[in-house]
Formats: sequence, C-alpha cells, structure tokens
Amino acid sequence: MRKFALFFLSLIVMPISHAADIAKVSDAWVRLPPPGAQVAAAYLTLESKQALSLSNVTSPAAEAVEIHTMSMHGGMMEMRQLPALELEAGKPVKLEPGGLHLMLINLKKPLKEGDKVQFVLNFKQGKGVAGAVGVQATVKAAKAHAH
Ligand SMILES: [Cu+2]
Repeated sequence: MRKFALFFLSLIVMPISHAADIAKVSDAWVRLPPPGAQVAAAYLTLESKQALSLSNVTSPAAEAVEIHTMSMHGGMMEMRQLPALELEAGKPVKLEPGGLHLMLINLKKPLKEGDKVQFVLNFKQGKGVAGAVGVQATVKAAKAHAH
C-alpha cells in the first residue's frame, strides 16, 4: 500500500519540477520607440539548464512579435527574422541593442516610458513543446551609449 501512495506522489511532483526547467528570463525591457513608430524592439536575457528553442513569442501590445538578429552587411546594419532562437544548456543568451532582439510589429497603441509590456515566450525542446514563460518588460528610453 505504501508503494502505491508513493507512485501517485511522484506523478504529482513531476510536472512541477518540469516547469522549473524552462528558461529563466531576466532584464526584460522595451526600447521607447520614436513617436508614431509602428514597431518597437525588446531585449532580455534567456538562460536554460537544458537545450531549448524559443519558437514563438506573443504580446497583447502588438499584432505579432518576431525574433530578429542584426548584422553588418557592407557597412549597413541589416535586420533579419529568425524562425527560432536556440538556447544551449547553461549558456545565457543576451538580446541587446545592436544584436538579437524581439520586434513588436504593429503596436496596438503608442508606448510611453514606464509602460509595462507583457510577453509570452513559447519554448520547444526538440520537436515537443517545453512550455511557456510570461515576462513583463518596462518601456525605457535607450541609454545614450547604446547603439
Ligand atoms: Cu528588428
């Protein structure tokens, strides 16, 4: 009888420990876009104990959220959409100005400094769904030294 009880206990505990394995998100912020802009860039740091891929991002503040990367091409900064962002186990990935970012496409209303923007980050592990992480990012004006 005791064995039986332990079996059920392990079933209950399992989903909780699994949820803790999903990526940790920190330093989330949205760069205050220029007045009238339809898009805004968001930055954050992702870290996971296991290899994961950030496969989809949504936000109630915009029609769509894309994962973008920036790189220099013939002296021009070029922005490119990534289908997913791969995370290596234990290796933090920083989305920051001048590099990787999340792009809010078609803002539903203009953003002001100090506004809170919600994001849902959906992760995959291999071909399976690993889970979703909710993030709140604060709108901030870019620092003078950011580029
Ligand atoms: Cu972009």
